[in-house]
Amino acid sequence: MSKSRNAVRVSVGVLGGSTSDFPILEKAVAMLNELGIPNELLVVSAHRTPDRLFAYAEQAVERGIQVIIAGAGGAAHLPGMLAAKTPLPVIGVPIPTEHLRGLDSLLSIVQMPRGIPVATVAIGGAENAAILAAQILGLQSTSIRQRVEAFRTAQRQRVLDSQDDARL
Ligand code: RP5
Repeated sequence: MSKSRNAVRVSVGVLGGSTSDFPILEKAVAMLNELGIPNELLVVSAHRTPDRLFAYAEQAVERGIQVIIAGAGGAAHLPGMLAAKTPLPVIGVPIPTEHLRGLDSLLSIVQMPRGIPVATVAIGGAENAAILAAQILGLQSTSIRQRVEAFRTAQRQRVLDSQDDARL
């Protein structure tokens, strides 16, 4: 969280409870990069580094962060605790786990109490978390909205091109 005078202002924070979550969360980073959205990927653990979690959440608004993507596995309290500490929208990514395949992560993240929501994507759904973050940013940024639309157009065309059916 160090500041550099010429650093690009980060719009989306991508946080994982452990570096073991990074193979999934790097898919969100790749999608954010594709959509031209400045981001950062950090380890912030609800259980191992709770003070870092609080500091990140408390500083996020003044740092210019607009959306937080948080992935965690098992007792996945990171997204919910971030949502408790910041007014920014938090998108939760349930990380697949060895024994329960991420069902534990999903239920830990999605079952938030009324009043403190976390927008939860599918187990391992990091790309969708990034696209959702871009759609939120696109409400205030024409260029981001246009890049999301271009992504969807290209995606639609790939599907149509993979089907050579003249009836449709
Ligand atoms: C969670 O515990 C992390 O989000 C990770 O998914 C899981 C296991 O962490 P490691 O033991 O691999 O560091 O807090």
